[in-house]
Amino acid sequence: MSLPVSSVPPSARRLASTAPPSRSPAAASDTRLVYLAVGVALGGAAAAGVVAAVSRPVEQEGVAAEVPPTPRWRATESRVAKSARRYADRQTTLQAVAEIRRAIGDDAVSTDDGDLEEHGHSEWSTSNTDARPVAVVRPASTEQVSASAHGALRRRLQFEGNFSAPFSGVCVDLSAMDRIVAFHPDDMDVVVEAGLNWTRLNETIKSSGLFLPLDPSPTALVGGMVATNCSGTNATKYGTMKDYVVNLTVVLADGTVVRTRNRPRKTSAGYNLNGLFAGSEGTLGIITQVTLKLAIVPPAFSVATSTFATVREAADAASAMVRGGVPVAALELMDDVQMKVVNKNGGAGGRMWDELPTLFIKFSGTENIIKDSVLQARRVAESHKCRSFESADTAEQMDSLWSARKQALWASLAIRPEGTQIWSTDVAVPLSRLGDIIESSRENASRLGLFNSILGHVGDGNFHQMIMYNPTDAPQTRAVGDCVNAMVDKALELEGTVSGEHGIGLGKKHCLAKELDPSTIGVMKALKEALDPHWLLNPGKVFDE
Ligand SMILES: *[C@@H]1O[C@H](CO)[C@@H](O)[C@H](O)[C@H]1NC(C)=O
Ligand SMILES: *[C@@H]1O[C@H](CO)[C@@H](O)[C@H](O)[C@H]1NC(C)=O
Ligand SMILES: *[C@@H]1O[C@H](CO)[C@@H](O)[C@H](O)[C@H]1NC(C)=O
Ligand SMILES: *[C@@H]1O[C@H](CO)[C@@H](O)[C@H](O)[C@H]1NC(C)=O
Ligand SMILES: *[C@@H]1O[C@H](CO)[C@@H](O)[C@H](O)[C@H]1NC(C)=O
Ligand SMILES: *[C@@H]1O[C@H](CO)[C@@H](O)[C@H](O)[C@H]1NC(C)=O
Ligand SMILES: CC(=O)N[C@H]1CO[C@H](CO)[C@@H](O)[C@@H]1O
Repeated sequence: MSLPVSSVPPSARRLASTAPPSRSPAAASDTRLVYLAVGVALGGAAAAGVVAAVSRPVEQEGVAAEVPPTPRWRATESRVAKSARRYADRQTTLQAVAEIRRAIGDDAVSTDDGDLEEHGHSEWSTSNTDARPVAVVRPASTEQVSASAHGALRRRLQFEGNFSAPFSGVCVDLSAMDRIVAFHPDDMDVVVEAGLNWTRLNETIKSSGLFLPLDPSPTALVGGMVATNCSGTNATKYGTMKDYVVNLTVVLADGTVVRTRNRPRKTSAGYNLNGLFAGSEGTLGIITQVTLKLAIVPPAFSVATSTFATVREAADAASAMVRGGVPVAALELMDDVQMKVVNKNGGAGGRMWDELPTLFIKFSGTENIIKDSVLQARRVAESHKCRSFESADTAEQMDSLWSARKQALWASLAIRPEGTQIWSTDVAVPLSRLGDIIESSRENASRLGLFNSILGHVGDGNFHQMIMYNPTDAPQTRAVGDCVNAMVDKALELEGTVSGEHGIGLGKKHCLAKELDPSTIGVMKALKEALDPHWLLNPGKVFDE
């Protein structure tokens, strides 16, 4: 943080504000300008290397001839040459761990085998590697995270996310940082540490009539929710995590602590660093504290379910509800297979269900608004030839109707045969294309003879396909991978995205490269280079060097 922008060579500053005359294609000079502008702006945040990399072409006057014919945004201008960017060897790693131990205390560092195993692998993941972290570090404060980062940087030791450490670095576990730092009910915000889980936050502030309206897995911690820009069934009404971030405290790779902004709900002061860190999957900084915007708990809820003969009819009805302005709080789809799974697991909400594609619709607001919304939803469903439409009158009926949706994932896990795994993947497409892609995904997975089901956040054009496979059966595993790749390609063909809410991580790096231009990924890599020149934070995730 120490380098003032004024230390950028004057020629660079001059150039950043005036377009260089260029004989090369317009695109090249455009991208180059962006490169300079971002580089200079980051001069304040990053160290001298970035500025050097940025200013090199600038120092040569008469720049135009130097403008390369292809876009510069390839992130080849690395601050630290790739060859020099060597990670710590085993011995240096252990020295770094010992140093971190000295800095933040013995109890905060674990090399216990069980701990390493738990943090290096997950039954849920289709991207597990054999590598395990060398240590798990449990800092208790932002200062301790900073001290750890500082120690790691000196020895070039990587920090990796729970539960995947392909580089055998250190796993930083923030679950000990779970305090509510300050609650401002009148401002409708709360400052929390990154290791707090959202369910406890919600319980704790209940009496205020406020809540954080995201609902990912109940075990999710706030820091991870920001780092993955998480969603959930409430996203249709409330948006995603990034909409609830007011400001962040982030520890950078060199231990520098940044606070992204002040606490008002709105600001137009400077760049949107919240947006930079939200969804960055731990690759740009370690989020330690978050100020969260809160929403008002609606006075009433209701739930309806509606069945259809085909998945396409159900998906089309869902799009029509959104397009028709029906104020739904959540709009979820489960296909006939998924409904069968629920029944096979003994039903849900004290009943068995029709094994038909089913929409689960949630409403919230005042009683009158809800009554009206249910009516509107029913009309749309009927105009799309629904087989049934059921709405709840009591809280009990509400829970019962929603229960099948709530239990979908657990039911899938419960009924899967011994030795099989579930490949759960997601894509999102523009709303009107949802019916097309869901139908096609089902056909393709079924053609492989594999058990697969669909579960969709259809209100957002986002759906998950869960395919059961045997990971020890290589041809089958390959077939599932091909199937997922085809689904990603189809989503892109429909102008969709390769990941609606699961992120890129390790498993979808090759998909990201299909969705975004090399120059777009180049911009992302340049940001990475600026903030983490040695690639110490969650290396190998999102994209490779
Ligand atoms: C780390 O991942 C493991 C494996 O999935 C999980 O059991 C554990 O709760 C996670 N810990 C944190 C702090 O997220
Ligand atoms: C948000 O999701 C949670 C968990 O599914 C649910 O209990 C809650 O009612 C939802 N909130 C709203 C306002 O829809
Ligand atoms: C949330 O965190 C609290 C302690 O901070 C813990 O007791 C509780 O089990 C956690 N809840 C879930 C669902 O992980
Ligand atoms: C957000 O900004 C306020 C006001 O500057 C500050 O007190 C608070 O610590 C910041 N919170 C975070 C998480 O950075
Ligand atoms: C977060 O998710 C929302 C909706 O899924 C998306 O519009 C937004 O671009 C995402 N933000 C980031 C920073 O990834
Ligand atoms: C299904 O397979 C067909 C034929 O290979 C392909 O054209 C289509 O894009 C695939 N659809 C999905 C959703 O994968
Ligand atoms: C309004 C709301 O969604 N409240 C929920 C917050 O989280 C707790 C714990 O899961 C739930 O009990 C509340 O219903």
